[in-house]
Amino acid sequence: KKYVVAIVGATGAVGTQMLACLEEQQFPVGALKLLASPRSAGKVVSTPWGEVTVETAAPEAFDGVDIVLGAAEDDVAKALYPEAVRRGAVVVDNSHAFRLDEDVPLVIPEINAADALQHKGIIANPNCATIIGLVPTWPLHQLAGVKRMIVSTYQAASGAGVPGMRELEEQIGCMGRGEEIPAPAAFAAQLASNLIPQIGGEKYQGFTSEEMKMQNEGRKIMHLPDLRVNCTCVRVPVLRSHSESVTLEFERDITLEQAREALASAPGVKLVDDLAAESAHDRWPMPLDTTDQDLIWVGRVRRDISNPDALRGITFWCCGDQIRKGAATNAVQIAKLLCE
Ligand code: 11C
Repeated sequence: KKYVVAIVGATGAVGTQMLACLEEQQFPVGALKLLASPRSAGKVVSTPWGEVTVETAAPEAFDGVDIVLGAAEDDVAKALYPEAVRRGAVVVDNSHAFRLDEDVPLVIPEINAADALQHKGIIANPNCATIIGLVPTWPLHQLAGVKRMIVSTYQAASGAGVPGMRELEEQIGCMGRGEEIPAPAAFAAQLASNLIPQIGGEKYQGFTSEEMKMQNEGRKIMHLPDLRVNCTCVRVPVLRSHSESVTLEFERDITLEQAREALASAPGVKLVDDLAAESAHDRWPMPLDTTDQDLIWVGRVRRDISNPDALRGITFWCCGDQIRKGAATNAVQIAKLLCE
């Protein structure tokens, strides 16, 4: 069977990547619709399924569509996707709009693929930082039962879409040429040669919305309602791979060797952890090396020496492409689960 697929937000960073992922993952596309704001409507995009003219995202555009891949903002998602469902489509939505709704599965296929099949028309794709942190956390949880996570994120400019990436590139160019850097627009401050320790607005006791996603989405995806998470999210001058430092505390003892073995064989994970390796690229994951590929690379796997019960704490570093596994790749993987 082949499916009529629509991408909403088709001209943005995630929408464009979704189109590429459909071909890479050999999704059975019968026909493709590209939907976007009226500003992009009329643009012709060359795709593996022929030239497609971008249409305005409106309820009637979903007539005859089987699967919608949503890469639009929350307000567009809330206004349009219930309309798409009413017309018979299943929506895989990358926005934040429905992630915590009881009726909406929130899915990372390596972790909770079965949840996707419980959908009532909408399936949510988690936040990029959640996906990148949880893919390697899951195999360790299965070994020893995770009860607490301490996470610091180092999030790339691509989290703010094409405007964020352009702003960083422009600032780096200005710095190289010794020119004055224009006032920032995508970010609250200059990102080049800087770090911005706030992503999202304040949500809970001084923690930002982005920081609370790690806890609230993590609890739902891993079915761990009591999981305790303490997260700090920082924007860094990297183009499109997010990195994270993760410390996990477990219910049961776990050895370093067990942790390494589990990570080395976990789906979606690549272990790069050898401080003695000749090449820096084989010593630890770096965001430049994880750009434009689909795996979460994990390294610096150690015991948490601050934990009084050191057998129950593991620390690692991981990097993953924010636009791919953090968004588009995961969404297309979910859509494939529906076909299978
Ligand atoms: C960032 N994680 O890096 C954000 C972007 O909830 O899907 C995606 C926000 C979300 O800025």
